[in-house]
Amino acid sequence: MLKTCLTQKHSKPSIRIVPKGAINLSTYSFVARYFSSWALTLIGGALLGAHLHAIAAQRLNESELHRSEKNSAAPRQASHAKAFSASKTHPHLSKTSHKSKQIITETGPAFSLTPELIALADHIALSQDLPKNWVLTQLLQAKSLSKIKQLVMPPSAGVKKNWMAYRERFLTAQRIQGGQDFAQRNWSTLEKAQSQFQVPWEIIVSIIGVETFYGKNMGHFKALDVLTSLSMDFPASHPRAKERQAFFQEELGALLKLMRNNPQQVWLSSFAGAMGLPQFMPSNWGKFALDGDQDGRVNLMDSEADAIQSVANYLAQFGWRAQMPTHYAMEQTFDSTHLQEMLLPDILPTFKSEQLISWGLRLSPEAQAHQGPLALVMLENAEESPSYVLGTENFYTLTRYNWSSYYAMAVIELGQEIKAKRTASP
Ligand SMILES: [Ca+2]
Repeated sequence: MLKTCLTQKHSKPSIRIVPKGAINLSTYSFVARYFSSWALTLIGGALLGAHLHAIAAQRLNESELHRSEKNSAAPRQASHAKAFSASKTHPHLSKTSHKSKQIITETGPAFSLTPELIALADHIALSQDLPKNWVLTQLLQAKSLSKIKQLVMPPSAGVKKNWMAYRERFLTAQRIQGGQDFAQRNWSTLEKAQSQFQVPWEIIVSIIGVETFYGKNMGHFKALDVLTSLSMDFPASHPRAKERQAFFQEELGALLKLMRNNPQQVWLSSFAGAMGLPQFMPSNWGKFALDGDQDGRVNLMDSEADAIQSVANYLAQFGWRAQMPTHYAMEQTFDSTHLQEMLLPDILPTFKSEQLISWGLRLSPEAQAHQGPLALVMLENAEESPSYVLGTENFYTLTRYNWSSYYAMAVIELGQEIKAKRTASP
């Protein structure tokens, strides 16, 4: 039947999305006309993919059973963007995974062999130097996750940012205690990372705490499903849809490279494709991840030492400066004549302390003595008055990990709490 179709002539290629899991013969026909040089390889890949689907489905069932025993004690996924929202969480994010426990809670129809999928496979094969047929075989195993599309949209305009609510989400007794425990069991590694990269240990611990609750919640989606879905069907209504889709296509390529080099690893991620204890995007594994425990492989899924070294390295590569504070506290009420001028560069440190003083801010002696540029960082509190701090270049570096001043401030304050707790009871 396939053979018949491949030899059939069409005056016009038929391009359409195929319903769930079906092999669309007109699509094959299109492939035959335009990609005949490797059409047979594609068919082989599709058939292999179907076989692997069956295996994956079997594994999924095992995972589902496992989940029912394990998920009750784990904290839920915290979405930084969604933390602004009054709603507590998305229902399908409420089930969580524990480190190394392979729990997959989302699935969907497989992707079909369309010209778009083939073009994506071509692009990835070329950019990542991977075999075309292998890449296509992987993509044909991916599942389309329709629900994640709404999760990658920016918060709606009606949702007011609320620093105090955001802070409360992360500055919990459990997360502080978890940080103390994490520091306790990784103390020598943390000391080494702090010495090597000049990044304070409590910042490293806090990032891992905010990102994944110290590895308890690293995401429960198959990274391949997430990144193929966002690469193929990115929501067109997103204000930066084209840019974001291109971003996820590059990340999908980086993931496939990781998969090719680590065939035994199960790659789970958040709804946005971030993976492992520090929630690195796939491309960042290649750029910044390190083998902290020196076992010969980088494993951010299971090795806390690898995660610690990698987070420290990431911040160092993004310009972390030794001994520099992240921010200075400031008076919350001040002459607002120059407020817009001061907020214009957003969180990019721009102004010398003398300039800020000349605009009417009263700075602490420490802030006055600061040599580098500063930013006036405004953190909104919904209907209440906003909070302000003076951010340094290290505050800005923290926002390179996650592009949010609210995120950076939560990391800083959680780190302070963990440090205080350790100091009180080392
Ligand atoms: Ca390692």
